[in-house]
Order: sequence, then C-alpha cells, then structure tokens
Amino acid sequence: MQIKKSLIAEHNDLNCSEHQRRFEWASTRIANCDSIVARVAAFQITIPSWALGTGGTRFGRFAGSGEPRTLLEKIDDVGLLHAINRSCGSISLHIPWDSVDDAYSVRTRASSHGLQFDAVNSNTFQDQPSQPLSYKFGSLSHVDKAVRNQAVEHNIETIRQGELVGSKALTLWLSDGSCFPGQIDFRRSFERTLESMKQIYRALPADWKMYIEYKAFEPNMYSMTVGDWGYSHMFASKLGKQALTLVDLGHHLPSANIEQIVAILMMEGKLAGFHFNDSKYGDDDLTVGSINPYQLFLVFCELVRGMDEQKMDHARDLGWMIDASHNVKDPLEDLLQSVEAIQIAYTQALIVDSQALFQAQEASDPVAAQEVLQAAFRTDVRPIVAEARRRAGGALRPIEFFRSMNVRANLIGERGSLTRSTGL
Ligand SMILES: [Mn+2]
Repeated sequence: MQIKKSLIAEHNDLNCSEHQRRFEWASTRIANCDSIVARVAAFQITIPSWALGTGGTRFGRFAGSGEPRTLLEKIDDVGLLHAINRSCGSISLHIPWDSVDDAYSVRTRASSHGLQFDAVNSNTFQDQPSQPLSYKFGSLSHVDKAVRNQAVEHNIETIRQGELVGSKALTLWLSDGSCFPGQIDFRRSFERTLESMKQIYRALPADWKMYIEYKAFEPNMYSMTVGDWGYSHMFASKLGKQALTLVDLGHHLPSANIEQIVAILMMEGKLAGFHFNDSKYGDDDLTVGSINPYQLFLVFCELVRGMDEQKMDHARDLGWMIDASHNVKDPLEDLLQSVEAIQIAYTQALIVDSQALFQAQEASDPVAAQEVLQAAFRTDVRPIVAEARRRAGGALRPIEFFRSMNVRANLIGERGSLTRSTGL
C-alpha cells in the first residue's frame, strides 16, 4: 500500500483551521518556536524490524493480520509509518530473522521509501535450526570455546550483512547469565565474554560502532552477564572508543534512576543511544510514554543538556530506536503513538528554561527547580509536534489518518489475514 501525498494534503486541509489556532497559541508562549519545530522535524526514530508484528507474551500470542511476511514487506511497513509522520526514517535489522539475501533489492526498496538502515542486531539468545551448538548455557560467555567461537562468528556475519545495506553499528544484547546460585563463576564468565567481545570488536569496520545493551534479568533470572550499565560500561571501556553503552528503558530494576545513568554516560562520552519503550513492572515493552511520561521527559532533559554541552547533533550523534512489543494493539498504530510520545518528550525538554534551572541548582533551591521542569512538562507541545510533521509533509493527526485510510484492511487485502511476521 502506498500513501499518496494528495491524501495527506486532504487530511491536513480538513484539520488545518483548528491546528492553526492551537499552533499560534503555542507559538506565542514558547520562545524560538520555529527553531524548535525544525529540530523536531529533523529528529528521526528508528523502527526495529521485529516491532512490526504482534509480539505476544510467554503465555501466548494473539496473532494480528496483514503482518509483513518478508524483509521487503517489513521495509514497506516502516515506509508507511514514515510517509504518515515523516519521522521514522530508518529501520533496524535482526540477523538471522532478516537475513539479507539480495542486498540490491533490500537497499532499493528502502531508498524508495526514503529509509536508511540503523544498527544491526545479532541473535545468540535462541538456537537457529541450522546451528550445530546450543546457546542454552550461554553464547559469548559459554564455558565451551567452540560455542563461544560460533557466537563470535555469528556476530561477525551480522556485521557483514549490515555492511551490505549500509548500517554503521552492531547492537549486542546477550541473554547470557545464570538461573541459579553457583551455576556459573561470575568472574570467569565476565572474562570469557570480554575475550569474545574483543574478537568481534577486531572485526568491526573503522567507521562502525558497537552498542552493548544491558538487562537486569530475564531470560536468566539469577544473574545476567551484562546486567546493568556498570557491566556494559566496563566492557565498552576495555574494548575501546568504538564500543558504547546502549540504554533500553525497560532493562532496569524497578525505580532505577535512568536519567542519572544517561547523564553520567554522556559525560563520559560512552552513551550509544536508546531503546525506547515503557513499563510498569519489568521489561514490559509497552508503548513509549503510556505509563510514565514524566520519566521519559526527565531522560530527554538530560539528553538535550548533555548533547548541547558536548555540541552534538541531536538528530544524528546518538542512536534513537523504539524497542517495544505489541500484544493488544495494532503494531503500526502503537508505533505511531510511540514516535509521538518521544517527540513530545523531546520538545518539552527543548523548552526547559535551562538558565533558570541552573540558577535553581546553584542556589540549592529544589522548589524553583521543580517549577522550571514542570512548567515545561505541563506545556501542551502537541501543536508544535504536529506542525513539525506538517512542514515535513506528514499528517497532522497520524492515528486518525491511519484509520481513515483503512491501512490495516488494505494490508490484509494484500497479504492475507493469516500472515505472521517472521522472527517473533
Ligand atoms: Mn532493547
């Protein structure tokens, strides 16, 4: 299904007068409104290939319909999102789920939608049918060198596939760890993992980065080899400049102060970027901003201040990706909501009066600091985000547009109702 520009123009015309009223009201209250609109329009969020199908839980999966069956169809789905909101300009592949057999077709299809390829993800958390050795007791940390070698080779192959499509980063997420006390030797496990990572790092092209993602628990329930930002940072520091720590919002123990982790990693030049999602209990992978939008805003406050202090390009210098799963929502609608939540938090962080915040901090005045932060958080910036979309050629109201176009019904017509996204 293609989204014609004329249909977006019609939708925007219908909603124009109310939007203009709301945007004018916002622009009288927000300084440098035009430059903020331009920054929001430039800010692109990567869609992972595995978020385009119904995810389910470990108790089961209520399959959706019209899901993408192939890598090309996954690219088409991200293309649809990008056509609607002009903010999903890249896709992240997962090897071997998205093995690139025909790089020319894959690249051509992506560029027809104006899409680029973000980080490639390796997979050593499950066994593949053709694989001789099992990862049941670990991959890069395994006691058996042959298993470690197999996992290293897979990561090098993932880099090679990423090179075929023009990716510039490898994301490494390990499920390695233990389920019971005494099962593994923590120190030897760390050392074996480091040794394996060094082999992968040596195979990294000079202009690539290696993102090391951490997670506190699950699937291993007693210890995770890369269990938090401290382990990730140790691995990244020992590997070298191209290795960085990746923060997934759902991968912390409850109540962790993620904004503080972000601030310090940025100060050290070791933050790779983000996997956005939301959670109430654990790694719930819910829609971004659906549970705790204030935390998301506070994270963005640190990101914006950290990037500005280091003169970084907000849109390009860190990796921005959604990593969520969809159990009861249409995945494409969920992703449209997640992108908007990220844009809202980013915009609110941009309008924080940083001078006033600095003064409050220097005066040890927590009351004033809270007033400054919440003045930004409680500002309705949705008209600014909508204006950024409109100027970039997107729809003023993405969800309404998606529903009015019957996108899902069209995809079911093209692909069938019993299709299942690969990899999930
Ligand atoms: Mn993640």
